[in-house]
Amino acid sequence: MKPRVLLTGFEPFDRDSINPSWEAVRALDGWRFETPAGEGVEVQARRMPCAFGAALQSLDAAIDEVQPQLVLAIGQAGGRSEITPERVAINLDDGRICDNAGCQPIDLPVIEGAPAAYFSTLPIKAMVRELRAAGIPAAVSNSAGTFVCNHLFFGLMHRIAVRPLAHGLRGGFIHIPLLPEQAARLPGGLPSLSLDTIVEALRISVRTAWQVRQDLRETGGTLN
Ligand code: PCA
Repeated sequence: MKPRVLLTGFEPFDRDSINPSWEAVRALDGWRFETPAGEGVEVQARRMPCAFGAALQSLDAAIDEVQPQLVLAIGQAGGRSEITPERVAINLDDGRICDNAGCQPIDLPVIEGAPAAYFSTLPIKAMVRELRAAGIPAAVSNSAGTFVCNHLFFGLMHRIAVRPLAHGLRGGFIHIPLLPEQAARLPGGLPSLSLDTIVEALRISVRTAWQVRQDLRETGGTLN
């Protein structure tokens, strides 16, 4: 079994022409890194549609094709200033806007009959620590929202729970800030990070997620 990581990013949505998640992820398609044990790991990137349902079909197809041991799904979170590994996916679709297929589900389950929530199986605290150590702003997030990102994250975690691959599969989700060019188009002083910084953040996240199987015990909580 070849050591492989699947990275996913989203197509643009909400009338934007670019999505930093896909820009960053595609820059890492074909990237190979070596673990301290000398194991060579290959990264493959796939673009997901920003549409309820279709996103999960694309993810399923990508996992079947790539056969990864680790999946990191990435999405844009306009307004956030940090790289934010998500802690929890909830079984709820509640669109504040329409997706790219014109759908706006309100208070529907992502998957009927599935549990209310799943926790990420990525070492999110270790990832935040490594990112900060590299000078990149990062924090644990306790909500991935209720739009297509949470939908994909929930679908990923449900698949891992009910259909684990023979070799084992871990995964989770990271939200990233806007790119400077997006923030420049939007009045109001939205925070942004350069593409180079986001790509470096994903490299650090992938390496950490691959190596750390037992997460750190340090706080990533918030008061509200
Ligand atoms: N961000 C949206 C969906 C696609 C993306 O990149 C979200 O946070 O749900």
